[in-house]
Amino acid sequence: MFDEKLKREFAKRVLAGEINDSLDGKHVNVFGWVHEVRDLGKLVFIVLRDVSGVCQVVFRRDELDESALKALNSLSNESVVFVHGVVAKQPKSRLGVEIVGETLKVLSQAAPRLEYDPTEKVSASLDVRLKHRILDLRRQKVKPIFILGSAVLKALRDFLYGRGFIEVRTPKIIGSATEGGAELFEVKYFDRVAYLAQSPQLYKEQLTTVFEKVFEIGPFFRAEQSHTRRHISEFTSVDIEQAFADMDDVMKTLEEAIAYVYQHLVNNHQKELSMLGLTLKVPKTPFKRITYDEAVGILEKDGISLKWGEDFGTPHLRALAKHFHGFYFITGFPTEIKPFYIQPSAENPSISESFDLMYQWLELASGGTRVNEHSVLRERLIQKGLDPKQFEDHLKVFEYGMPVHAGWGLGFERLMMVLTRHTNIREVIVFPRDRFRLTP
Ligand code: AMO
Repeated sequence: MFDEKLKREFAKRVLAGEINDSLDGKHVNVFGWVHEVRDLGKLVFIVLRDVSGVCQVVFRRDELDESALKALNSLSNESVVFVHGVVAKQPKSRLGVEIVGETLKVLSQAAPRLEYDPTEKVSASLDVRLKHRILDLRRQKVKPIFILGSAVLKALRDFLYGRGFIEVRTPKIIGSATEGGAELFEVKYFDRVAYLAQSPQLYKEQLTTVFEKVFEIGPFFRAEQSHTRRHISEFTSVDIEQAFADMDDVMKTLEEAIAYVYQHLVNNHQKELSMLGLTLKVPKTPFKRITYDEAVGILEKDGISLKWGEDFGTPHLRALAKHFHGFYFITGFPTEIKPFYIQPSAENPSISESFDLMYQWLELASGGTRVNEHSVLRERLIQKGLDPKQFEDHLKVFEYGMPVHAGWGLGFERLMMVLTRHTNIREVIVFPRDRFRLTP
């Protein structure tokens, strides 16, 4: 019950992470979850956790009234409590300060025994952690990942708004594939079959004819058959598309956006970075650019062969990463291996105006200059074995005045893997979805 009295107390709340020795001698109200209890008989120590962090509360049994004593005696981990007390310097405590509790109210009693302990005491496999994800997210080594994730999205939005982009939302239930058929999820759509969108590709291109510079940050879906550490069925894509621009223009936007994100975290999120033991260095722009041909040459020298025209597999990318540290672009992929909407180069149509942004061996983004002529796009669809009839609505737009345009799609979770140095994408998603995981 959140009655008027409690609301008044809550209005005077101090966050756990803000309890420090400057408040020595002051009365405070804290609200949060019982992270840990240490009962020493006369003294009971509670680590109380809220959104901001943790603080220590000490109760002296002989100074408590009946109701506080009763609450204290039945206190279980993760119960939600309200504590009123006085801040006191405590050189013996890890935080250097504690609250001497005077009032304790249990607002929600947690079950006496939990399936999973969110303190850092017991290590558990990722599978077990994901099964009990809501408790796992409460861990001091996990929660900051998502506070940083929120900051990254804010920084990306701020950056793109600052560059004159307009945020759009495109349908997630669609009638035909955009990125190839194999990875499509089918959904029953009344009496028809529909699909979950794999990317906003076609819509974002169309929208450049109205808004010129658009971006979308949204969930997209791929029925990934392979179970890897970097693929999931539902991911967040950060997409931009820009009229009167080519791949060079949007590559510049991409590297500057990445540097902006790093700078934003360095300036504003040292607390979360240090909780995760991370030190970030803002990457220098421009990022290195190598062509597909150069990459193939480097691999050849290393004794790893790749037939021209084939896409890089994991072993190739791992070998390349030995030569390139941090962020770099690979440009000029064979037209064959890129989607139909990517523009073949004017000088050599077997090479496309495309790029991937890499971090070591991990692909973070891909993009390019797009085909902007109706007849070429039709031809490219046929070359790719796709039926232009399925793309009628999209093709029509190319007869309504379509300027040269370019864009990219950046995997948000992949960027979070790089920023937080996690090697499994599931670590940076609150509730990941993969072939074997549909709950929680
Ligand atoms: P692409 O298919 O390369 O390009 O996807 C863009 C980026 O999205 C991320 N990504 C994924 N992340 C996690 N799990 C997945 N299953 C997954 N699939 C993709 C990757 C990838 O680099 N329309 C183009 C982009 C464009 O040209 O604008 C596209 O979708 O980080």
